[in-house]
Amino acid sequence: MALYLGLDCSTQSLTAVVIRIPERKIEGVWSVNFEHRLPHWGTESGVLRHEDPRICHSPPLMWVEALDVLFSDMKRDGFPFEQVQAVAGSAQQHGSVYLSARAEEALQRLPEAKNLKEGLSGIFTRETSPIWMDSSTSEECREITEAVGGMQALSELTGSAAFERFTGPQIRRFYKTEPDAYNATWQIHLVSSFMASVLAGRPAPIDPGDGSGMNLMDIKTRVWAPRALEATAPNLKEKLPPIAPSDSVFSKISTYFVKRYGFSPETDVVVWSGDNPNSLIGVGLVERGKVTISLGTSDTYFGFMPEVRVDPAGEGHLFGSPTGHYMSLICFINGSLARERIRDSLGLDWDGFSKALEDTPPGNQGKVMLPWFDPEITPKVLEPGVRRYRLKEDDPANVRACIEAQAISMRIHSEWMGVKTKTILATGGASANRAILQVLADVHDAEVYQFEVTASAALGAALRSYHAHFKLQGNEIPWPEVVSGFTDPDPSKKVLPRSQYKERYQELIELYKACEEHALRGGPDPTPRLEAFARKYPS
Ligand code: ADP
Ligand code: XUL
Repeated sequence: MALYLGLDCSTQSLTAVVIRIPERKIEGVWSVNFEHRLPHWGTESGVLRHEDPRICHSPPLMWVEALDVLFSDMKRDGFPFEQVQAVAGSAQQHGSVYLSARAEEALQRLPEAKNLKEGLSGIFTRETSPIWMDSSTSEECREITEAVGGMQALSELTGSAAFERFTGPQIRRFYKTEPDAYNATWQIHLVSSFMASVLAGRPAPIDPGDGSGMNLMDIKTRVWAPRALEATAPNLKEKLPPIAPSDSVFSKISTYFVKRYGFSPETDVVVWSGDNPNSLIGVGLVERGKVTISLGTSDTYFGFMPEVRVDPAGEGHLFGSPTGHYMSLICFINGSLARERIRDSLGLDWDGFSKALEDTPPGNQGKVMLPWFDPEITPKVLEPGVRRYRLKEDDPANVRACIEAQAISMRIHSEWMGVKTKTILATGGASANRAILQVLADVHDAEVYQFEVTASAALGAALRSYHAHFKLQGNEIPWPEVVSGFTDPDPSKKVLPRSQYKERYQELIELYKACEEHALRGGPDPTPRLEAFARKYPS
């Protein structure tokens, strides 16, 4: 019997999924929530909030401490660490970790440290890491875009236009605002490669999946793009780790984990990747035809792409897939945290939230919300503020307005991907909620499938560790075979679209577009059209 471990360092938690081979069984799932288990870091849902809503950071040492807490939980449960053959990981994308020259020695000397937090304190040139929710780098995005030759040129080179949360613009801002600290930086890591470095006790490479969320990597050749590096900050190449394929083993595990938890010294450490590329594997999306909606802290909508296709409007992204192909993706900041704000403002729990959703009619009688509690990525909204049309703040219809807005926005802003799908795979924490999935099914006119494990990023990492371990031994298993048995959605849990609401939603989608036009580009007030819609569909 062999075990394979997948870790996911997300915005709110660190999660482990372990699979057993050849039985193809999930051995267990463990999770450590940052806010609840590590309250001394002062985060809200894993994030350090700033008075400027555009600034969002997290403490990198919190992620490190969480690794000790997670493994201690597993040890307490009698987990057989010595049977783990390989470990791979996943992390929230785009976030960056800035290491001083002391880091290399500190990583090497981990086996002597009392714990990870103590062993790795004092190795950062920036105590907090900007994360994917940060939108404070608009100026740097403009500068990089201009230096590379425009939005189209940057998109074609790196797979995406410049985005505030992407690592390149974040690095440029650090270089401009704290040049001494930038110059004192030995290496800049992504959250994924940083956590992999901790596990290995030596610096880890970046994989092309997470590397494509930086505006720094050539999306076609998967190497650092000199034009993008020059546009970002001086001497950047020497501060970046190398790029290595997602399915490569780069080290054995650090002796720290052998001594403390009983891992075998032969445990392979596989290159980590971003949470979305890992989720692509964790839902079994290794061929074209279906799309995934991930309802985690962020909401994302993504699909497998065999070839290069960038969004001409510059709103979506093309990332590398761990299979060596591509994935298309759009991301929304106002996902789970927006749903939680509505839930809390109406004094509900999730059951009450689902009931409020079911008690309101599709189309919500023309009550529409643009749920921009935080600055939004898709569409770009840098000044946050919820917009409501025909909707009072204390109306229980806010629940449906929020969910319909999220579902419609995904539909409108994913058109560039050119995927007409009849099947949506749903994952992430909120995919456990079938009332939410019903809205997705109706709005997208597609069947929606739930999975046994909602932690698809950690499962994807576990599957990647299994694949990489076998590949290293000269036995490369085809991806459909790797995922088989783990990612087959449960047909009994399918949510079907209701054809009687198809036309109603087609009309609402047009009205929602008009609301976005009104809010963002000064288009006409859509209220009279929403009133007419309410008269046509009163219940
Ligand atoms: P991430 O991995 O991005 O940190 P998860 O995929 O673990 O996030 O999802 C966590 C979120 O799932 C929570 O913030 C919560 O809002 C949401 N969630 C959990 N259960 C439900 C439910 N029954 N209905 C709606 N949302 C839920
Ligand atoms: C994707 C994105 C988020 C983060 C956090 O581009 O910003 O999905 O990966 O999960």
